[in-house]
Amino acid sequence: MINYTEKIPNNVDLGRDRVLQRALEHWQPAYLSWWYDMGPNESHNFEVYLRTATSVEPDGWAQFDYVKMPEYRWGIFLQPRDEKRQVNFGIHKGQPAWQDVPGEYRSILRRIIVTQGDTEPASVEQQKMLGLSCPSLYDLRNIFQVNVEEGRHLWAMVYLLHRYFGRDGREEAESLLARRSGDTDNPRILGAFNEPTPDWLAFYMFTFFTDRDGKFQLCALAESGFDPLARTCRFMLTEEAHHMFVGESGVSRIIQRTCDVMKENKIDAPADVRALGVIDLQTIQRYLNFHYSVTLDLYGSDVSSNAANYYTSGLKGRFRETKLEDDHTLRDAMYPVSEVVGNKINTKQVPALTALNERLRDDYIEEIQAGVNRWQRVIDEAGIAFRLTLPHKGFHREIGNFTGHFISTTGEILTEEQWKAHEFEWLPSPKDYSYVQSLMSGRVAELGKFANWIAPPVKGVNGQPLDFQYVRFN
Ligand code: BYC
Repeated sequence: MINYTEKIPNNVDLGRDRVLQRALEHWQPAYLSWWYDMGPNESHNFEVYLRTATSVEPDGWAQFDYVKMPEYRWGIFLQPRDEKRQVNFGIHKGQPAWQDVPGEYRSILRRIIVTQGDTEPASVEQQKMLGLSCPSLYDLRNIFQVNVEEGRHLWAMVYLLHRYFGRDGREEAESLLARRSGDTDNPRILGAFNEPTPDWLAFYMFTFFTDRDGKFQLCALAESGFDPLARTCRFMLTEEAHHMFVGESGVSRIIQRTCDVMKENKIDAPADVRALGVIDLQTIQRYLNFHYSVTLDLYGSDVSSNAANYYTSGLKGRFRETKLEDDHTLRDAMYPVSEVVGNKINTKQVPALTALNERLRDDYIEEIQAGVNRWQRVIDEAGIAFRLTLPHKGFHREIGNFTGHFISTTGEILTEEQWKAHEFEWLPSPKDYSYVQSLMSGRVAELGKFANWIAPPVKGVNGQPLDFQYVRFN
């Protein structure tokens, strides 16, 4: 069970390690100061119907109650230790899983943890203003739930830094509160986390596409031979599932509403759809293209010696590593990656060890495609002839083999000029953004009401009705 009587809730017996406890209690006010500054705007007095973990078991989410977000019980929760767990891949395969950081991997492990940790506060910063334009109390509550849990994910990585990396770890933990999403001087580490999330369509796309990168990266880290990292990632994954639900259902409800309006009014042209205050499917496709391509970059280069090192040293595995049936060392295996040669995209086989980023990206794409198929069903059921598609893997990429090439959504290699001529057919234009923002000028806060551009959800949170007071504004 989680101990909530301590200043920092935890299930790691923090009280036994006074030095660590004091170090984290020192970091705690800095974290809160960051939250007051960079957390959801004007929300500090709101009472939000939030879930708080009561244990790390899958059903340990029993507790729902009104909480002021700055008083949320952020803490340190690791899945229980399995005494028999081993390193399951790489050159140390078969050794007992490490309970301490192996000296030779200290700096790369710290780097992985810092990169993971950096994304969590970044996403809160990106979503800071959205509460002011929420489409309903239900949605407002959901974004706040996502935000406090991203805050807790930061705690998870900061615990590892403090507990296992001494002074360097404490310095990294400070830096995690100092970088800012989109800042020119001190930006967040990874590209997608410096992009703005200007409106709710972008928020739902982000939680569908980018939080799912979170899932796949956490799954890979949950395989780590460094047991404390694996155990904390396992628990983080239970929180991540809700974020992806918010994204998938959010986009689905927007599509639903658009299709309903199109059907009712027998209209088809984007301008007619917009005239009725809903988001045309073409704009939804452009947002999809943007968030998908920017998120594909988060997997790193197609061929990466970093990724090979992470794997060989047993620090970061593949998706569902222990369920895969092979030698778990990948000594002789090969894997296909794409490359641009002249004006063609070729596939070539490379050592699988070096292609682990690409492999994780491919696993991700498969799951994303299934989600997009579910959105498509909403359109099909409305009898509307429109296809949502994933753009080509090489479209709008800035990391890996496609960097510097101008590839269309269907995979043709173009010149920069040709590509630019189509840019705003494929990606949201300033006009698209300003149209979407024009729909979201204020907060919809009446009980049970939803903005015109989104359908209500199928059901409320924790069995509550849709007209429940999910947020009290005080
Ligand atoms: N932007 O071999 P390469 C989440 C850098 S999301 C900027 O290509 P590697 C969440 C790279 O750092 C999950 N830079 O890549 C979601 C390296 O730099 P150095 C986050 C990039 O290292 C929503 C250089 O390029 N977790 O949790 O194999 C809400 C060459 O490296 C980018 C993780 O990512 C980029 N997109 O793989 C909240 C897991 N990509 O060494 C939360 C931890 C690469 O030249 N991170 N670079 O200075 C990793 O495993 C790896 O760092 C990466 C990159 C997969 C990100």
